[in-house]
Amino acid sequence: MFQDTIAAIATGDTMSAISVIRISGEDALAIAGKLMKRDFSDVRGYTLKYGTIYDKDEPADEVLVSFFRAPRSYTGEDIVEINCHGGVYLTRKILRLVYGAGARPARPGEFTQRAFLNGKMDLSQAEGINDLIFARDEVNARSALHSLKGSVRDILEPLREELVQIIANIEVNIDYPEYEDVHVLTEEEIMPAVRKWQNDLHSLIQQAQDAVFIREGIDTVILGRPNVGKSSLLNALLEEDKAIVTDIAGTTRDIVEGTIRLDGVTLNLIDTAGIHETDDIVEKIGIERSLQALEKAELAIVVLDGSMELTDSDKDLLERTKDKTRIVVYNKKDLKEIPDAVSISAANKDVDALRKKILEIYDTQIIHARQDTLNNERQIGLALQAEEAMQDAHNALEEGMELDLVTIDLQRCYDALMEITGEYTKEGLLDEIFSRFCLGK
Ligand SMILES: Nc1nc2c(ncn2[C@@H]2O[C@H](COP(=O)(O)OP(=O)(O)OP(=O)(O)O)[C@@H](O)[C@H]2O)c(=O)[nH]1
Ligand SMILES: [Mg+2]
Repeated sequence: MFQDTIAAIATGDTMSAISVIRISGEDALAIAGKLMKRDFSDVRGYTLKYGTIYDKDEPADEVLVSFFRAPRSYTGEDIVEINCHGGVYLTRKILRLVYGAGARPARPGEFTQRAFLNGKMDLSQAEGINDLIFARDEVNARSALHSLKGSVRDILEPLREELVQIIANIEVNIDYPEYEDVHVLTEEEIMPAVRKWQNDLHSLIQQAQDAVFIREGIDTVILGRPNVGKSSLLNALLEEDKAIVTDIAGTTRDIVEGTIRLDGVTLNLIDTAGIHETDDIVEKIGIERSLQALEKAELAIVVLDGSMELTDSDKDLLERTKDKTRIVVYNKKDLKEIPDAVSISAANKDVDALRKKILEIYDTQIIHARQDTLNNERQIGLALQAEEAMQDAHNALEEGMELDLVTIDLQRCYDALMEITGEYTKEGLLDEIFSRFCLGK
């Protein structure tokens, strides 16, 4: 399908024991043959050969080469993978020899793009591969692996199937009114289905948004007046002494960041300068940054000193954060425990009550993040388009429009759903429709 043969280092451009150079395309076997002074044109797929790579007549490296034959390869084309020794200099040199023998540099993602265009995988699966490579934790890796295996298509399949049935029925009735074997659907029959689809799409989008939110990590700011124990709390959650802790009010003047994972939730934590009235110019700037961090954060942890009466600064902060998703924690529980509150002792690393509260707040989202759903903003955006089209279909039905107009909205919905996996073609829908009705015409 593609004319040119592409090549790239598959293992990353760093020092390692072994590097893999991947070559894909019509000339892959010929290029390997040329560099190794052998004829691989009849080599079988899934075989491994040992040999020498030559730079003109000089041996450059001893290598193991894997062969995959079209169409049974990652890209669907002939693929050769040269396993050479992993020095950066050597790997780059062999890559240059590969280019010299007729391959061109692959663009980022081009192997996977070919796999997609050659029908080896759908778009959501291709995205899954990238997500798997970049996964930072178990939840991310698991969902990426599932989408790689086609979970997105599986999720969408029932809805598409029902949708295509109804579109097909309407189209056939419009195009072949004389064909009597096909039941003529009425508005009354379609409306309940439309309502159900709207519900399905709505929960799918909700679930996917929750999952994306949890997987990307929750931006969390730790706020409080000076000396309540914010930095101690950051350190306790991170289980390391990242931020400086002293009994001097105003110790933290800039923001300190860290990331924690709690049972599949990632929190991007920010410790801030204690908020209070001050004339110190450095502290003032720090406080300004604390307030900016509050603006941007999704979750605010407001730290109070449980061993003391609330001060005006505390009250002011509680007021400022009242519309945010927030957790108010009472620290210094070793000095005084506050009943019926999230009571912790940061200095003693006794912060389980807070961990529990975080998991409680994000309970539903965490469950959603563990389920198979749509995986990124592109997919969610298309699902939103599908939902909008379905709403239009709903409105059209309510206004008593003709079914051939309603079907335009249903088709838009179907198109958007197909685009999620990149499978959409207008012909595809028509083939689908007509393959269901043996009209003999
Ligand atoms: N008794 C007790 N002392 C604590 C606890 N947590 C923190 N402290 C003490 O409170 C003081 C201030 O702690 P920090 O963590 O530096 O407080 P902070 O809120 O970051 O203060 P600033 O950076 O100045 O805004 C230190 O002396 C800590 O040892 C606790 O749970 N119990
Ligand atoms: Mg501090």
